[in-house]
Amino acid sequence: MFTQSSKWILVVFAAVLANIITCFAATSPLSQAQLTKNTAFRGQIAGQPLYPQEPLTLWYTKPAARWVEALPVGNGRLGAMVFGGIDNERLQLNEETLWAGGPYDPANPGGKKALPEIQKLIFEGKYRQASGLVSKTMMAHPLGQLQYQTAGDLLLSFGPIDKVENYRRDLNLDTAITSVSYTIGGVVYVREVFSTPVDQVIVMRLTADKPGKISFTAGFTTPQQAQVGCENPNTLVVRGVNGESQGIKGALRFQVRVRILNQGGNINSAKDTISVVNADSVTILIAAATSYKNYADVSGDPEAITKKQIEDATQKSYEAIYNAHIQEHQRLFRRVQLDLGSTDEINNPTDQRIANSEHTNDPQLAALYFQFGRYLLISCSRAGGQPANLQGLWNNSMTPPWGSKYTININTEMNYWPAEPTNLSECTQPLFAMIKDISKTGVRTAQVTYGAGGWVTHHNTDLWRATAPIDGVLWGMWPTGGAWLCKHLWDHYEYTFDKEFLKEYYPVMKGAAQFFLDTLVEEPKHKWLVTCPSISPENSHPRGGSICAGPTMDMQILRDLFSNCIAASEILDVDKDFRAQLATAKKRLAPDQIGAAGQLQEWLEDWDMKAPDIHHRHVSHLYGLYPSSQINIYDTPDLANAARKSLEIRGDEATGWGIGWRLNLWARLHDSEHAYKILRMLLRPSRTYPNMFDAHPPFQIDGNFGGTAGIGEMLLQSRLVGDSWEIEPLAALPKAWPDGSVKGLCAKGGFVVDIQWQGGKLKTATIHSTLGKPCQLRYGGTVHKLDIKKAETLTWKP
Ligand code: FUC
Repeated sequence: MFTQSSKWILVVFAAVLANIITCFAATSPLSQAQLTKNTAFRGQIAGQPLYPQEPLTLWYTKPAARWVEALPVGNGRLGAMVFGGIDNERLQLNEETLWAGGPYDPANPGGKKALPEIQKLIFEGKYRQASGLVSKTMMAHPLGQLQYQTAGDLLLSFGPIDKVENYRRDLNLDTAITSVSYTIGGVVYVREVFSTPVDQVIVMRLTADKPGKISFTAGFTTPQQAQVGCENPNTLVVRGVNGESQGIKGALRFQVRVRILNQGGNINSAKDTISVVNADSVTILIAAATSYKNYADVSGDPEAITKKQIEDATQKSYEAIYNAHIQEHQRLFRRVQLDLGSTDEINNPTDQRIANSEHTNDPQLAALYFQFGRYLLISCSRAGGQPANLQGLWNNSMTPPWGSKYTININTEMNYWPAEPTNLSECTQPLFAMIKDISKTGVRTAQVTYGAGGWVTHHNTDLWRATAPIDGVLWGMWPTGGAWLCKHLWDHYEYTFDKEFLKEYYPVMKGAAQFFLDTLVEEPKHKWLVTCPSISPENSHPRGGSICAGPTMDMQILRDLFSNCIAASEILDVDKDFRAQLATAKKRLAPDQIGAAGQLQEWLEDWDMKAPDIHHRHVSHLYGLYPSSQINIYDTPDLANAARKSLEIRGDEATGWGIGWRLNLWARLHDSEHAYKILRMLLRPSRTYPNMFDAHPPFQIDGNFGGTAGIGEMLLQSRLVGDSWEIEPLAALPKAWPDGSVKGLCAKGGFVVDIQWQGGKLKTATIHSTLGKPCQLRYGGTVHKLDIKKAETLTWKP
């Protein structure tokens, strides 16, 4: 109907009009009915693609049929999975403190007395007997921990719809907004959903390009014990209590509050539904809260909290909420830009690209996966809230896999691997707050179960910060979880040199170390100091069960913990005697050993090749290579070779996070092509769902974060060498990414690094020093000393 140029005139006209409307609307609170104009509509000319194909967008041509096709939004605390349906829209909702149960103390007092006997049995090789005694005397009561749960679903029913055209659903990682748009009978409908960290509500905006076209009925379903009702014609309220689990009674009250603001048309409420008829546009605000204040205090008032959040948001205009949300998201998200090259695959919907990924070259899919990981971390881990659990923030079940808890023998740590290197340092705050919590609850477990000072936690924790060994000996009898978490505290310091932070958290690190000073025992053969009882997570050895003394991973973790405590106490000039004790103990820890197959031994004994599952998904003994840098190709080449051998024996195939870990390990070995092969294994459909969530399977978010960290590790590595911070650009650049650039990655020592490469070779490395620490750059086998003062930027060319 229109010529090409008249179409563009229309586009420009529409844009100008939208601007005028926006200016008007910016001053109008959502509460005022005069806001009848369609302010959010982004305009479409029939026959034109709705949006340009943006590299930072996940997009689809169909509504989500399964939960792992729905798109996640989150503000760190409040999450939604948006399905983008046509007859019905579904928003599956989560609030990060809605877990089962209440405060409890699971520590088993039997351990203290039984410990000498358990240790004797282990050193005599009577592993099964030792396991039996551990089961009786040390394991938690209850034996399991409590699970994270869904809040329920907000459902909008639009009635049966016959014919829909131009359907598109997307998630824009740059704005953190998910949109759905389609045309019915010549009317273009758009829905946008986001969860804003600024106003603490989820916002949904429904618009149409013709007036009076929006009608639906809103309701709520939840598997929780809750009542759904209406408070006035426009507010749906869900009041509930959480449930009992593992014999621990539910102690939380929660509330979800949904306010529906129509512009034009009518709104009516029935008992537990609200109907909107013939509106021009509608804004829905969703608030949710529980009575959780901290692991010991559940006296919060979810009604007061959600009421205030809804009232405050209602006083603002949609544009004010929308713009503040985008600005806050982009403050973090836009710090890093990644270009790995491009192919025509970008023109396909995201689910198709994932399906194609095994047979196509799609560097933009890897870049999208990298940025999606950063998006997820920003969306599920914000200061003041809970850390990312096994599913981050997003869980549609009352009984999710592994309770969607915090598994700290790899998974929680992996969630935070990308935080510092991909310039999201702030996102670590919830993790650190949780470590502080368990450094308190873990004092009791240390005392009661081990008769020891300091604090301890095992392979899992939950909202209630339980620290005792759970599930069974094979999984739970591992005392080094807290010590591993403490590595993140020190890493944060090495990236930021924040001395106040170190002062605040040094007592936590000290308490973790104290526990091991009190509990390490001498093994009879070499007189090394070892943990006992312990396991090498979650692998069985060939001598009956998993229980053992001094698994390699424990020794590596303790070497880091003791070294970092010593360094921290020196920086803070405290605890001279304690420091000396740590130095002495550190020298006596069992060393890394190379076994007969040339592999890095997983246990004190050379059992690896006889273990029941030599392809086990855990690669615990390779902690020393990554995330630690105790083992590296420059300083400890023999151990690095042995680690490579262990990796080869283990094989490449694993669960999502298992692959994520292998990716980082191969990158640390500087084996670009092997790292790339593993990355492709992660991106294939058996490990990446259509919505890009990692498949353990089922969904577990750790693989996403491991993948993001791994791509970062391929492009930039950093560590302390002597007293200089070494930056190594393109440490594992594969042939598949010959030309590209990355901006804004962080290196230890307080550096922000931009890298450009061409023909597989470094073109420039631009290094900004935030702190003026000594710096050297390693490239092409040579180390170059760089003189960059504080706040200076230097561009280095080979
Ligand atoms: C550990 C892993 C499993 C799973 C679970 C949450 O037990 O061995 O694969 O990731 O945590």
